[in-house]
Amino acid sequence: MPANRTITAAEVFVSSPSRNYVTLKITTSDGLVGYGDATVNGRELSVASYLKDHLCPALIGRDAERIEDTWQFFYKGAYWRRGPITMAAIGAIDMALWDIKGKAADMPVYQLLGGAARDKILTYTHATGWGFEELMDSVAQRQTEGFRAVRVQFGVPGLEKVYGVTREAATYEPAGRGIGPVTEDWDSAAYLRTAPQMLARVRDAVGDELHLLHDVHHRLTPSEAARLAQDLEVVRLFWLEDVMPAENPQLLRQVRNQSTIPLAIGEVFNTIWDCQQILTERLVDYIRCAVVHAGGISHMRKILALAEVFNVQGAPHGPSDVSPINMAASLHLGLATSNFAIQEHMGYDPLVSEVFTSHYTFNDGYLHPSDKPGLGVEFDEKAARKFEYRQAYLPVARNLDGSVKDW
Ligand code: CS2
Ligand code: MG
Repeated sequence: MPANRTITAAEVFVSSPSRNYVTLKITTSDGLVGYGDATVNGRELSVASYLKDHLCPALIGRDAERIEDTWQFFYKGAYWRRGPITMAAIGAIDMALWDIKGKAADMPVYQLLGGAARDKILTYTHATGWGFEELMDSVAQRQTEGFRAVRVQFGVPGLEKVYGVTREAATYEPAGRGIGPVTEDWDSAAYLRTAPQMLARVRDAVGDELHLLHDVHHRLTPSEAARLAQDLEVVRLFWLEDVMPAENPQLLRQVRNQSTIPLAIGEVFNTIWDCQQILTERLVDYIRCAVVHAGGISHMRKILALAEVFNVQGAPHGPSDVSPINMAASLHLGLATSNFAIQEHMGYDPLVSEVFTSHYTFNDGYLHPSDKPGLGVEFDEKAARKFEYRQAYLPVARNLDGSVKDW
């Protein structure tokens, strides 16, 4: 059957309203426009080039309705598979095509995915404070805003900086500005002395109801992670995140065997194959891939379907370094997926809303993707051009002896 809705244009925008975002815009022969997020924090220009130089030219003339076929074409057909750059580029195309399909059908994307499997999506945000008092101020602020789940990060005595925490404000930016990444010191022993005490104090102060989460950012060895998990049992965390780098998923078994603490991992995973062992051996409770970094809605659906078989829940990454387009895509998927537990929503700098107009809503600790056709996020090209790309990188951590620490 000849296509009646072909792709006539595919353009890439790199803008920096407070931080860098890569946005793909696809236009069809009948005048529909779809948007996809392709942001990879600190590697934005690589994914922009992958799209502009290699994928966009091949999109022109393709049937915009054939989302799965387009996914397979760029994944299987490329010879080079997987990895964050490839998968974010494919992910952006996939999101934009779902956006178009929704607009063509005059339906929100979650309807095309089978309709709502829940009424609303539980969300968590970040609370940070160097010391206990500042941290509790930040937690109280988040509770006032209506959050029922809060990720808590704090300072470590003896260190100058800790990723995810600022000394001055209640928020942080995942990437610094400037040429090259800044270096921070890291001390696992000091962290392991601080974390159990600090989190126990927070639990005592907030009572039983508030969900508390904590992110270790891959810093520990398996034995250190197991010890921390044991020490934190009393805190009854919603989850402990990224306790160690997960290139060897089987090493998580040590933590599993030695504690009952729920584990979350996967924000740096890009495909179902990255997730396979962790899911099939149930080495985690929550799988954290972001829609953009794991090949878009189509591929994330498959990851969540595999997760469902093993009683693992979806809980996608949602920092400020994925754009509101990704956030909306994640919420449509979450509303339509039964094994979806919670969506991270770190929040955005006010400048972001000058470029992206989103329609998803927050109410009493829950998010909803909105009933606008498609993904429900508009992108203002003119405003985007005002905010030029600026180099920005995540920091690099070194142990006290000067050796590089894992991210
Ligand atoms: C964090 C992020 O949100 C999270 O869980 O791990 O701050 C993460 O470090 C950044 O998104 C990295 O780009
Ligand atoms: Mg994280």
